[in-house]
Amino acid sequence: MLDDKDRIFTNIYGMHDRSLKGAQARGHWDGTKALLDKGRDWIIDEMKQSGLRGRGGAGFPTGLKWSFMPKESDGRPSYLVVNADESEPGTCKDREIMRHDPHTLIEGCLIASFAMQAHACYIYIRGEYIREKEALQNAIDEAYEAGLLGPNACGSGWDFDLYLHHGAGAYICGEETALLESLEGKKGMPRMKPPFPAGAGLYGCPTTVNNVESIAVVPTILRRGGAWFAGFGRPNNAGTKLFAISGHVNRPCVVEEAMSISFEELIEKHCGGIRGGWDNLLAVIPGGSSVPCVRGEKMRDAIMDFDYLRNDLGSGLGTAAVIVMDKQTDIIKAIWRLSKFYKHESCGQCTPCREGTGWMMRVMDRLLRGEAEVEEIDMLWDVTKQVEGHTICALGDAAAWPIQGLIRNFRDVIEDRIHAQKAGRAAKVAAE
Ligand code: L3W
Ligand code: SF4
Repeated sequence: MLDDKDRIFTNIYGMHDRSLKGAQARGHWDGTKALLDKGRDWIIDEMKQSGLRGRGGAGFPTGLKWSFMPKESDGRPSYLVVNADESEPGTCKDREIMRHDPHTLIEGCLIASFAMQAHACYIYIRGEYIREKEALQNAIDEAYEAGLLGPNACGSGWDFDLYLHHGAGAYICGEETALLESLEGKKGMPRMKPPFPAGAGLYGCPTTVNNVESIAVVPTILRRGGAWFAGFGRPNNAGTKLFAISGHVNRPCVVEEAMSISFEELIEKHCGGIRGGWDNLLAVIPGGSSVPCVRGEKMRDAIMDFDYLRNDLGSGLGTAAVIVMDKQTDIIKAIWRLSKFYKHESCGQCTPCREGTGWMMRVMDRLLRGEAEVEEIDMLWDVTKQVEGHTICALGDAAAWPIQGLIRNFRDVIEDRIHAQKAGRAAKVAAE
């Protein structure tokens, strides 16, 4: 279990003073100028050494992403944009940072922006996050007043402005290019990639989009050293990580742990075990609603990191939103609900996603009621394959994968329901 002294988020449960004074007492904003004085190359090298992979779902190496930004300006400004549009079902970790530990994020914005030569950073916060927005704005105001932001930020000679932009409640605006469109005042519709934001992002300028947690861990990584962070977890899966555990555990929570902790240890130590015991575990979605579910018996010894969950279990760490379902769960209904969500959130721009999410949901509707034919299971699988990899953004994949997980792991449950429904109908006819 991660030692308290190794926790980056020292106020994740809001037990302490979240104001600037409180944050400083816990070590934040300590020696920030000295870190900036070490220079951009040093910062980016430390980040590369830390092994940090993006915490928003894709796990792209953060230091590498920063190094895509131009070193010399071609006349266009560079920007950092923080993706605080946390909307992935099951995911509620960034919320805790913003409402209880906002200065970790603000200090990270300054350092990361400096490293990428950005004089301005925008935090795009989810529309539903009203209190979080207030907490973050208060903290930004405090930092300005203390001279930590603004002209000559922290006495570093670097002028830096930080803006908070409130979204309007669309899941798709969490996709990085839709977020940029929305920030520019347009409809939040994803752009084709490439070009990636580092080449042409906000207002066509070089931009890096990073998740809240990815930026909030930066100051501590630099203070303690990239090698310190890389010492947690396994190679290629380094660091500490916020896990948001919900569903049928005895005590759902958000907790910072070492990457690559086993699922059993995570649940036993922090959640008081599975409701009804381990024999009652049906399935787990280990990384937010976009990744496939895994059967309970395969999860107990699972290693909670990017590589194990993808390579060994065919799922993913995603945002590390761990959704636990016990045997009282109607698993078809749970996945049907996700299908409904993705159909609703599709921006409708590309045909496989716009039409495919509707098709998938309608077949899921029939499976839920057991009114389908068994052959429709394979047909639904084919539809998911027509959608996966054929869309502009990852929402298409995100809609397809949970259904693939259901079919791969719970075909027996789907077939049983169809047979039971047919038997019920036959019995009814016989009785009439
Ligand atoms: C320059 C290249 N940059 C990649 C950058 C790219 C992006 C990052 C990752 O989707 C996933 C999605 C959800 N040159 C580059 C490059 N980049 N190649 O690296 O890119 P990518 O395309 O792998 O993923 P993505 O489009 O960022 C994110 C999954 O996360 N997810 C859910 C996320 C939900 C939230 C939320 O609630 N806000 O984050 C969970 O699994 O399905 O697959 O920056 O530009 N050659
Ligand atoms: Fe829009 Fe879906 Fe296409 Fe993404 S995949 S651009 S959400 S229609």
